[in-house]
Amino acid sequence: MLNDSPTIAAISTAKGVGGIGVVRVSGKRALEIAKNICKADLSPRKVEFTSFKDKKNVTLDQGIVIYFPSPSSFTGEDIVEFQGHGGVMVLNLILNACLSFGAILAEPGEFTKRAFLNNKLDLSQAESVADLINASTEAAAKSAINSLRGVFSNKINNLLKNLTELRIFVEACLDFPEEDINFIDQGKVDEKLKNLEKDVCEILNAARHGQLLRDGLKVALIGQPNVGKSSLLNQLAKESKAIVTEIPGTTRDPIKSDISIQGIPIHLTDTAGLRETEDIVEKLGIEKTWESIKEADITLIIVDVTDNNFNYENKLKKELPKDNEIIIIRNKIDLLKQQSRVDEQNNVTEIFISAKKGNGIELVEKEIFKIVHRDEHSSNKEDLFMARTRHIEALEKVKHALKQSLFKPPITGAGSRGADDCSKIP
Ligand SMILES: Nc1nc2c(ncn2[C@@H]2O[C@H](COP(=O)(O)OP(=O)(O)OP(=O)(O)O)[C@@H](O)[C@H]2O)c(=O)[nH]1
Ligand SMILES: [Mg+2]
Repeated sequence: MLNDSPTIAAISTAKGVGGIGVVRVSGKRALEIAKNICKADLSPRKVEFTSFKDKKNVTLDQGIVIYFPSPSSFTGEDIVEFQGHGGVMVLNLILNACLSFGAILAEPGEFTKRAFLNNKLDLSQAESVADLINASTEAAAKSAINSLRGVFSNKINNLLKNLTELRIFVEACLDFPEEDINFIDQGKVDEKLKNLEKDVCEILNAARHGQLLRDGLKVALIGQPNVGKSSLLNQLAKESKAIVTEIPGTTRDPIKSDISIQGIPIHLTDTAGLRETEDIVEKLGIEKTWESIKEADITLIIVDVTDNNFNYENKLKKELPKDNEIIIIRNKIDLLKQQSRVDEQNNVTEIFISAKKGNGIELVEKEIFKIVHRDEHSSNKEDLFMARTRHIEALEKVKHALKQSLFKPPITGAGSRGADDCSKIP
């Protein structure tokens, strides 16, 4: 327990007005502060309706107060929550009263930090508090709550337990060579290593998916002027985000819109049309288009289906970053009286749509979703959890180390499957 830490206080509800607002106090002086403000005796975890008063005994608000004694509280310390009316001023007055009675203002995230330092949460659970608050889709929120419940931590702890067991086997063989317990020769170590490899791959796949749920994918809409980029953005965003006119070069600044496709956050960027131009403003817009392309995971190249400029398309494809997923969108099919459809041409997906009429938009969404899920092998969606880049990097290192442990020099004649490709693990 953090005995020397000062008692902290903060408004815990979001900025702005609401029906109710919460001021939270955590630390050794929390109960004393609450008694000063409420002028009442408080019982653990019992809701009290009371007036909140300042040092001059002026009533600031009426509401409920709850006392959570240490260690059974979020931070592990004594906590008091004042639930008053959700106005900016009234909550600030309650907060100021807490400060005047001895609390100090909490730093952002300090309640969760104390929960971590008091062993109420481990690091991945503490991080998932922020992920849960910031989750922009239902799936992201579900996986953040899974992390908070300890799903990720339990998987890692299990892995650690199995690795420790394996180490005991190996050390036993090394320390007692005279005993008849050569697990290495009996293939037991190999078997355990392979099981571990499988577990790491499963966790890695789920972690990658969790990262995707949190960060989402960046999709850039590019192409020549007037092909219908802004029209497609508006259709995908289901609102009129970008100006659409028949004048080529309408869009200059990149226009961003965040959407969700089946729970995955997708960050769309509509860009200035790519062409040779002397217009200084348009030139700057085109520079920004290239910046958006560099940042993108998926690039939608939009072309006018009535203007089959394949040389342009092929040249543009070559100029895009190698790791960019490309989808060709053939727009304005209404002018040729065609139906929306998807074509696979030499490993490139082409989607025929009419952004103006709204035909084929669901095909674009499906194709983006397909790319998102192409590398995903996590079987149980209920087991998903939030992960960060450092988790994934650490798991990659474990995978590499396991691969090295499984490696047998060719001299023994026994080849070994590497752990490089998690997707091959059944
Ligand atoms: N017939 C038809 N017209 C379309 C379609 N999509 C867009 N348009 C029209 O094409 C013109 C240009 O559309 P925009 O969406 O502004 O094109 P853009 O690619 O964003 O153009 P810039 O911002 O200038 O680069 C507008 O007049 C649209 O109404 C379509 O599917 N069919
Ligand atoms: Mg535009």
